[in-house]
Amino acid sequence: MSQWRMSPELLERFRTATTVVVLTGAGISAESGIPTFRGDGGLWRSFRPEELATPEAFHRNPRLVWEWYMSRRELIMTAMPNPGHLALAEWENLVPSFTLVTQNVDGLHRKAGSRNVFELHGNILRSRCDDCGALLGGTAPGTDGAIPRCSCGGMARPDVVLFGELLPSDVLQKAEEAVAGADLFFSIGTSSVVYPAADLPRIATRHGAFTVEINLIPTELSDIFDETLRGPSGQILPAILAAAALGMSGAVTC
Ligand code: BV8
Ligand code: ZN
Repeated sequence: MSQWRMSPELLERFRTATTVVVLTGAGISAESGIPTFRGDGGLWRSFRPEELATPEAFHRNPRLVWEWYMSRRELIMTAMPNPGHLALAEWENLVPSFTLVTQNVDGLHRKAGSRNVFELHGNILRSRCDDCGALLGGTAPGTDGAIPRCSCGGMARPDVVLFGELLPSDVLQKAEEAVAGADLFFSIGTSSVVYPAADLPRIATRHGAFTVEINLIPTELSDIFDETLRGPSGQILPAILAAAALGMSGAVTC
């Protein structure tokens, strides 16, 4: 059991907030059995994600990159939302304005019932044309490993933002606007090293939100948060919702 403590101020903020924005990273899906990017060895075969999740790697060896994505797709297709995802979907129904900004490409927030979700880095279960950008459903290489082609001749690729590629500008702009308007901002399960997503907590702080980090360990940004809760999001989030629902006023520890 992790030892974490929620202050009376956070409990009060949680109960009175009207505009909530939550940023999530790979850590919130860890309890659904999906490996994080930089934890658990962070390797696939002998490769680090940053070596495979680049346009150069895809153009150099599309079959290898597709193999990595297909292995992740298979895992994600059977993965179920965990209590952390479900608590966020419940929280969305309790406040006037709730925005979920995720770096994750696994689609588990929507699977849990979250509605107002911005996927900054795309969605691994979708494919798109590498040339014209046309969406190609769940197209993927067949057993022969041949790379499917778009009608324009371009190669099909996973519909995710690779390192060195721009995030979808409309999604990023809406996420930044939502963060700037938040009175309560949570950053959950992210190492806060990937930009521009890692700028969002600073935007929240600059605009006066009360900011909270949930992570197992300290991150590069931990010092900028008003409160840090050390433990698994799948335990902490349901406990916060329960405490707020019970109208508890004192600190909550688990
Ligand atoms: C871009 C899709 C313009 C693919 C991903 C400054 C400004 C702008 C860009 C940069 C910059 N500095 C560097 C860059 C380049 C780069 C970057 O940030 N590199 C990093 C590595 C230094 N950024 C980009 O390339 C972005 N593009 O800005 O374009 C540009 C381009 C070049 C140069 C300048 C400007 C595009 C970034 C998007 C890349 N695509 N995903 C795919 O999934 O295959 S990012 C990838 O990392 C995933 O989406 C992942 O979600 C994301 C971030 O990682 P985390 O989610 O934080 O996961 P991580 O494993 O690191 O951490 C998990 C955390 O959870 C840990 O802290 C752990 O303790 C915690 N945890 C574990 N279990 C639990 C838990 N917490 C709570 N409960 C638990 N149970
Ligand atoms: Zn095309």
